[in-house]
This record gives sequence, structure tokens and C-alpha cells, in this order.
Amino acid sequence: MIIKRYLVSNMNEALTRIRYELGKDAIIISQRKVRKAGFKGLFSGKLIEVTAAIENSSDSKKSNIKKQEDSFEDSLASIKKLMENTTKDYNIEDSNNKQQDKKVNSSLNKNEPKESLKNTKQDTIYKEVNEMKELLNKVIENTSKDEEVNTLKEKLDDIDIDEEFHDEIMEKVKHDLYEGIDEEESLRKIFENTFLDFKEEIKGKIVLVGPTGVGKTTTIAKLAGKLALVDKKSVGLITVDTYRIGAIEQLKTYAEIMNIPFKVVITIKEMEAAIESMKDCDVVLIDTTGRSSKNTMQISELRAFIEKANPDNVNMVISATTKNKDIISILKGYESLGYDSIIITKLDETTAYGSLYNIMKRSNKAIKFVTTGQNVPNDIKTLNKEEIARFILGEETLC
Ligand SMILES: Nc1nc2c(ncn2[C@@H]2O[C@H](COP(=O)(O)OP(=O)(O)OP(=O)(O)O)[C@@H](O)[C@H]2O)c(=O)[nH]1
Ligand SMILES: [Mg+2]
Repeated sequence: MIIKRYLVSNMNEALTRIRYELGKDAIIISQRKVRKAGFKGLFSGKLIEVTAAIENSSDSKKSNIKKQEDSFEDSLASIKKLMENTTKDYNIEDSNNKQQDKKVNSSLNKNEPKESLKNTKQDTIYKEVNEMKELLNKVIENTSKDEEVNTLKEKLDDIDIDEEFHDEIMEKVKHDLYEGIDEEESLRKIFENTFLDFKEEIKGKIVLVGPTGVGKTTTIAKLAGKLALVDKKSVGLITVDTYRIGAIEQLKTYAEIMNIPFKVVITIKEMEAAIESMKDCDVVLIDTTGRSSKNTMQISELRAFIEKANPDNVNMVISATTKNKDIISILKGYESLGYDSIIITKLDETTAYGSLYNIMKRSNKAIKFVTTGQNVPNDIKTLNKEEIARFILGEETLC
């Protein structure tokens, strides 16, 4: 077993050196962050000490390292030979031309041209060898980076990132790898930067729209509970959920339990009256019936109600379990309602949170809340950009 220790500034550098020196079968035994030795180390950035090992196979005559040393020595020997030949050629050439040189350079110092020509030839060879070495190192380094980018595609699939965004993400990660930023940090940066901050206080008239069964009414009940019971705000509830009696009963029951005003709206005129009756409330939460995003008639009808309410904020409610293709058509179908933020529900019903990224990318709107279960009022929360990235990366789960 050959064990080697490397002091490097990042894992990419370690992997490149290990692969180059110990071969591709080498394994990493340990890694830890260390500071440079001595007093100066206290003020410098951390380095990584990586220990790698390779089996010293008894069958093979030479270990990988020996093979590499041999081939390195071979290369050196060839270069040396090349240099000797070149120098020899030069000497023969030089002696042949000696007489002629004497004549041509009669006005110059006799030793100077010979020495300087010899040095120039040697310098050129050294320079070329160094360039070759640099090129070789780059090729080794780039090969390992390309391999990393290829495995990234599988990872993006695993966390449910829409395939349409893969190329863009991989391009960014590849760029970051060349800058010395590792894959995980690069992804984190991409996911965090997609998040739009939403610090606005919840107040005024707030409408929730979205497809059938995504959890609009449950989310309204959760918000009403938090605002009325925890934040002690005066809250009013309005529903334009006119199609099914059951849906009205659902919110009415919550309103009765929380002792807050509740109005059912069937016509545009009633919407005007309901809003007027709740004008003293800090927050008025307006629930709507789920509509098919493809039914433009229903969407236009809903728009008329929303326009009459003149809301401060329209939230598009969408479930985290929505298929990637449907996300596009839903967001597009509801566009005419002028939603300005997003609520993502049923985060508890999925284990891969790529839909958070897909929805953020497709809508370019802030995610105001996420809901994480059926319990009213507890299963609702706000996320910041760091938390969003941790969810998408799979570092944080609700399971
Ligand atoms: N697992 C889970 N279930 C939820 C969540 N939010 C709501 N639900 C459930 O989803 C179902 C539908 O919720 P509703 O609030 O009635 O959905 P809606 O959007 O109002 O539906 P329509 O009024 O028919 O458009 C209910 O069984 C809820 O308990 C959540 O965050 N997680
Ligand atoms: Mg409902």
C-alpha cells in the first residue's frame, strides 16, 4: 500500500494530483481542513490535507507510481538525449563554420556568438518542455472537470430539475469549476440566486388563485389562523368559491372557530359589498374556486371578481407535486390574473424539491410561502434563499 499526503487549496486540485501521481485506482482515505504551519498560517485561508492510498499489487511488477516514475524518467532521458544531440549538432555545425564565422564576424568578439547561440537553443528547448508540461497538466485537470460535469446531469435528474434547465446549469457549474469553486457550492449559488426576496408585511386584500385541489382554502385557513391568533390582527375572509357548497362550508367552519367575519360572494356586486364591509380589517383574505388554466372563460370570469376586489397582492398557488410540463401551462394560463407572488403547497408530498427551482425559474416571482402538511394553522412557513437551496440540494427534507 502506498500512502501519500497532499496539502491543497481545494478538492479539485487534490483529485488531479492524486490521479496524476497515484493513478485512477487510488482511493481517498481522509480529508481535513488545516491551516498553514507557523505564525503566518493563522492569517491565511484554510488548506485541505488529503490522504490517498493505492494498493501495491503483488502480481504486477510495477506499481502505478513506479510506472509513472519510469515513464517520467523515460521522458526525461529522451529530452536529455534530444538536448545532447542538438548541442552536438550545434558543435559540428559550429566547427564547420568556424573559419567562415571568423571572417564574417571578424569585427565581433570571437567567443560571444557561439555561447549566446548555444544558450538560445537550450533556452528554447527548456521553454518548450515547460510549455508541454503545462499543457499536459491542463489536459489532466480539464478531463477530471468534464467527468464531474457529466455526473452532474444525473444529479439534476435525481433532484427533479426540469431537463430544459440542465444545459444552462451545467454551463455555469463548468465555468465555476474552472474558477476553483466546487460543484456543490456552484449549485447552491445558482439555486440561491434564482430566489427573489419577499419581505413585504402581510396586509390589505390578498387573493389566492390556482388549480383545483392544490390547497388554496387550507392555506387561507392557515394564514387566517396565524394572523388572527398569533399576530393578533383583525382578519376578514371572503370566498368566491361558488360552485360547491362543501367548499364554502370548509372556510365558514374555520371562520366560526376563529371568530372572524366571513362573506360568500356570488356576483361582482356582492364582491364590492363584501370588500366595503371589511374595510376596517388589517387583512382580508380572498379565496377562489380552482379553475382549469385551459378554460379561458372561467379565468376571465375570475378576473372580473379580482379586478373588483382591487387586491394588494395576488398569489398563485401551485403544488410542489405538479409535473414539470404542467407548471408551464398553469403559470401561463393564470398570467392574465396578474399574480405577483407564488405559494407552493404540499412540499411534504415530495422527496425531490427541484419543482421549487422549476417554478421560480418559470414564474420569475417571489415564493411567499410554502405549505408542508394538512394541519391548520401550523403547516405553513416562509423560506429564505439559503433554505430554498438546501431543499433543492436535498440537504433539508420534510420526511
Ligand atoms: N399533504 C398536504 N396536503 C395539503 C396541503 N395543503 C392542503 N392539502 C390538502 O389538499 C386537499 C385540497 O385542499 P383545499 O384547500 O380544499 O384545496 P383547494 O385549492 O381549495 O381546492 P379547490 O377549492 O377545489 O380548488 C385537502 O385534503 C387538504 O387537506 C399540504 O401542504 N400538504
Ligand atoms: Mg378551495
